Amino acid sequence: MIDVKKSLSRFLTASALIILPTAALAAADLKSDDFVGISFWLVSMALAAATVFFLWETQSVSGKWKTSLVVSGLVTFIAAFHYFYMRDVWIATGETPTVYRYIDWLLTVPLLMIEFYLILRAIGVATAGIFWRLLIGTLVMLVPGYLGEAGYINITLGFVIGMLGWFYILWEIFAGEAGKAAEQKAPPAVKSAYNAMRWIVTVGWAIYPLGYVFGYYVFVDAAGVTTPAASQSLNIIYNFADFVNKIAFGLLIWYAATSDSKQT
Ligand SMILES: *C/C=C(C)/C=C/C=C(C)/C=C/C1=C(C)CCCC1(C)C
Repeated sequence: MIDVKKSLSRFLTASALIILPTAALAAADLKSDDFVGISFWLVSMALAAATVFFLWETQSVSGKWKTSLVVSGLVTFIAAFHYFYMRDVWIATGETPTVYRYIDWLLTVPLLMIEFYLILRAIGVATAGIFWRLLIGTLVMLVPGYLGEAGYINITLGFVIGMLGWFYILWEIFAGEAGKAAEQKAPPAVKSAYNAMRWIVTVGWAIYPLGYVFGYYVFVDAAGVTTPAASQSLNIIYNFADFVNKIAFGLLIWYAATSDSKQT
C-alpha cells in the first residue's frame, strides 16, 4: 500500500531540492574581498540545506511533531529565497536590502512564534490567547523597526517601540500564560525544548537590536552621516542572527522531536 504522508513529505523535500538551486542561479559577481556578500551566500546555502533536512526529517518523528518540523522547514525555505534576493541586491548595488529583509521577517517571525504555540498544542495546553499575544508582540517589534530603518519615522523611536514589542514576547514566553503552561504541564522533552527555544528568543534575538545599533548609531561620523562600515556591520550581524535564529532554532525542535519520538 502507498503511504500517502511519506510520499508527500518526499515530494516536498524533492521540490525544495529542485526549486532552491534554480533560484540560486543568479548572475551575481561576488568579489573575493566582499565579506558581507560572502556571508549572504553562506547563509543562503545553509538555509537551503536546512530546509531539505527539516522536511526530510518529518518522516522520522511521531505525528504530533511533524507540523513543528514542517514549520521549521517553511521558515528556512522562505528565508533562503529572500537571501537569494538580498545577496543579489548587495552584490549588485552595495546597498542594504531593507525591504526584502523585513518581508522575510514579517513571514518567518510569526512562524517561529507559532512554534511555541505548536509545541504547547502537542501537549494539549495551548490557547488562542497565547497565539494572538505572540503575534501582536511580533508586529509591534517589526513594524516600527521597518519604519525606522526605511526612514519613515525617527530611527530611535522605531528602535524603542520595537524593543517594547520584543519585551512583550519575552514576558509571554517566560512569565505569561505560555510560560506557565510549559512550566506546569510539559513532559521533560517538551520542557527542555521549550526552555532552549525561549533562550534563543532572549539571547539569539538580542543580536538584531545590536545590528540596528551598529548600523544607525555606532558607525555614524561626526556630521551624522553613515559610513560604509555601518551597512557592512548591520548586514553581517543580521545575517549571523538569522543563521542562529532560524537554523539553530529548528535544530532544537528537531532534537526534541527525535528524542521524544524514540521514547514513545
Ligand atoms: C528569522 C528572523 C528573525 C528571528 C528576526 C528577528 C528580528 C528581531 C528580533 C528584531 C528586533 C528589533 C528590535 C528588538 C528593536 C527594533 C529593531 C529590530 C526590528 C531589529
